[in-house]
Amino acid sequence: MSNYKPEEIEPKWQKFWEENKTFQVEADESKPKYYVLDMFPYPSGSGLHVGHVEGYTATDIVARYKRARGFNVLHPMGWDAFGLPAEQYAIKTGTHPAVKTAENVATFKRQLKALGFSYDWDREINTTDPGYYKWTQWIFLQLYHQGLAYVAEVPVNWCPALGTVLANEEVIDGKSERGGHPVIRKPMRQWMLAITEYADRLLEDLDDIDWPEHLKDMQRNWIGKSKGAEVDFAVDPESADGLEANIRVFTTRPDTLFGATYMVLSPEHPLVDELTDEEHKLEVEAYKKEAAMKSELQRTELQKEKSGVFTGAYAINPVNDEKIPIWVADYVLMSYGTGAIMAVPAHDERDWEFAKKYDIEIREVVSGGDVQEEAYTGDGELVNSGLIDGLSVPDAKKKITAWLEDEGKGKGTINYKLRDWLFSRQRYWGEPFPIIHRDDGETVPLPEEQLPLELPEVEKYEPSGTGESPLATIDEWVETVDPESGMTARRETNTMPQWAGSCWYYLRYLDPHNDEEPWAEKKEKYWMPVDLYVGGAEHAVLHLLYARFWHKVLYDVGVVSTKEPFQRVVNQGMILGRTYRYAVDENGEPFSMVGYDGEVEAQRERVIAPTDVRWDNDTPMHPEHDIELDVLTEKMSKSRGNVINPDDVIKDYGADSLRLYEMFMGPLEQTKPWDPRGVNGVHRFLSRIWRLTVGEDGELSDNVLDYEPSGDEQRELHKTIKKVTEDTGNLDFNTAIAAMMEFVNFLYKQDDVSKQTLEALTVMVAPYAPHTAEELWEKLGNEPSVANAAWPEYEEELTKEDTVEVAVQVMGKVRGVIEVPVDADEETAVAAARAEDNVERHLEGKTIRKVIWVPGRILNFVAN
Ligand code: ANZ
Repeated sequence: MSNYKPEEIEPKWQKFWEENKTFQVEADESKPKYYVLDMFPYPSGSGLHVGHVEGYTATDIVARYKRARGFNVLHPMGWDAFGLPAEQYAIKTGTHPAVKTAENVATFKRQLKALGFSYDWDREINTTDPGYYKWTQWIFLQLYHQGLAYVAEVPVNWCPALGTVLANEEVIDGKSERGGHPVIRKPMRQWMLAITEYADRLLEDLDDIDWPEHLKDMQRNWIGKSKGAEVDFAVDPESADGLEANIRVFTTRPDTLFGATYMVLSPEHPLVDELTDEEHKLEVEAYKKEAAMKSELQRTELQKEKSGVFTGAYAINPVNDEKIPIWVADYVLMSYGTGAIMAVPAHDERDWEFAKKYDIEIREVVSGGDVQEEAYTGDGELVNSGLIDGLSVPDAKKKITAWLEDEGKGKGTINYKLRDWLFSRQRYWGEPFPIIHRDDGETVPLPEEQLPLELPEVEKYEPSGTGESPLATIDEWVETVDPESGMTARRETNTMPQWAGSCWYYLRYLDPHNDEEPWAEKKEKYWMPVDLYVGGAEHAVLHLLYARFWHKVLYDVGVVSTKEPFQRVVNQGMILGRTYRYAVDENGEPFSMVGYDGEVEAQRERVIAPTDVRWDNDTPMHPEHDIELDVLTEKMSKSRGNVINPDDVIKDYGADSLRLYEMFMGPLEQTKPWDPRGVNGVHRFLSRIWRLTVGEDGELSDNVLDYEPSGDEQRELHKTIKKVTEDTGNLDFNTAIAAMMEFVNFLYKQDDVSKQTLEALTVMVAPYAPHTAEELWEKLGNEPSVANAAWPEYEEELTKEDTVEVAVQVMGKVRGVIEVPVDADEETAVAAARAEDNVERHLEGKTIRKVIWVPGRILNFVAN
């Protein structure tokens, strides 16, 4: 029986760490620093989930490991607490969002503490504290003064149900990401941040940071830099009621100009109405209406069937003066390039599909494919193309662009997919803008001394139906006076989006209590950049791009010293749930879905909570009926009953087992399913370490003796230290744990164990299972805390085996295996081999002609 009692030792050590401020840290020039950061949570009402625990355990292991290796480690935690859910809760219940937020924060904090994470809690921050958002507002002013924050009338994603505009990233398939409400496009006055001015730097500097390649690619695609040309097509006045106008297109393939057989305007293009003749007016109007209902994503999906309408007008191709029809189609977006394209069906897939559908000419201008069968997008030789005939695609691009420039009909240009960042929300629960609108029409920033501009109390949290924020209804707050001019003014009533606070929180951790400045220069110089940042891949393009942008602006302002905030980023893999299901027939009788190949309607499906599954060896069974359950691996969700609550696991097994299990499940970056029985295995491992060290009486075990390890014990120890050191450093936590498990198995087979061996093992276990390690460390007679103990060293020499197993062959056939010292010579090996009965039998009556000895590998007798 083990007396390993996590429920006793875990609270004991959590209290110890808290009282002794074990993990408090200050900048210290005499030590190398290591800054390891978690993506701080949004404190939702449902508490911590196992996905949080995965990333947070990984960084905690690194933090503890680096401390043991002599680094001064910064490992902070805080709350990303502005945002929609608390506000929607407030709308429903009338509770101030701050109240609900504080409640949720308390839950999260209790849960994080129960997991034993080594945060410096004195650095805790909350983005909704005025003392924090004072500096968010301050940074906004820096952006404003740099000319990077501006107001514009822009078509926004307007969500009538939420009563707010949403960022593109918050709209999925034409619906709001939160709630799934329909979203339409509507022009409104908005604050914008000019992230596009940083597009090139955001792209180039990706080369200097250690991020997963797939993540960098997502940012590259998001920024979407395209080199090409803008070309002017004149409208044929005869076809358009005498209209004199130019249509400018953006193309990445100016080499295909001779293959343009029609043009397309986006339905929102300003020329559409002027161009369209009487005959096509009704049709075009209807088409425009329809397009306005679709999201950009829906419109540009490659698979979607192309549609469009003819305007009745023609344009003149500047390279050959040919007249080509002008169409309106929704696969061309107003927000990209110029909102108009020249269409080259032979060499563009979308145009090809469109041309096939509407029976428009497909003219080959690059050889290499059969363009009547499908669009050819590859390289090749230019044909049917006048002055660029015979050239390669790149040469043709260069020559035709130069020609366009000479003729004044176009120019080389670069386009980005990245748009300026829509930075305002019509909401209550966000940072107020430090901006006032004076009665003379001027918009002016508040002086820095007036920060923070605090959120006022409000009675109703709903946005006003006009789309204005609830702040607009509080006259006492809105009506103000410009401190500079004395003129009356109105405050900006929009608030900042949730991304604002998370754009710079890693900087506030450096100096969280500073009232004078956002952070002290010296501290920033010491701690930055973040050495390791772990979080979910869902933040690849939003948070991680926005934060990089702000950081670069702060770099230009001169208040940070590094170009990039996060030197290394690692995405933890998603933890999937296991759903255990069976079905019921029309009479409500349960039956097994295993091996059942009929259809089961969704309403006949039933699920069993993972904790209620009855295990018949390895077969999951219904708790009452004799029915085998079908197992599905899928995303955890409440409706599937497969959510694992960290609190429950801690209650049953302890936090150390939960931590260890999540790290043992598989490689950190991989997606992996939660096996409800897996925690048992690691819990057993911890009990085994415990029993190695602690006797039945709770004191140090009698088998633990004070001697220098030698022989096998020494070698296994050094091998284990080597493996655990390397694997922990490489974030290969699962294999490091496996190595410790093997070592514990080895130690179980020994009569005695050296105290030194157990001490080294305990220090290695500490990052993974810190509470257990603290207790063992104390039992071994050491002063707490094990967090202050140095990481064990290994000697390469001592990790080597002193003997090896070598196969012995007689005439090429294996006849036995011998164990010899690693550096054994031929004579020793032959002697050992001939002592083997089976080898000797096969040599009997033969003459040995030759011995082949590859030291440490092969011994072969050539005999006849
Ligand atoms: C003619 C052409 C011929 C094109 C060809 C492609 C291939 P990326 O690489 O994404 O920048 N385009 C330009 N503006 C557009 C808009 N507002 N909405 C939809 N499509 C637009 O793509 C640039 C290409 O996408 C441009 O080059 C244009 O089609 C189209 F063989 O021009 B191309």
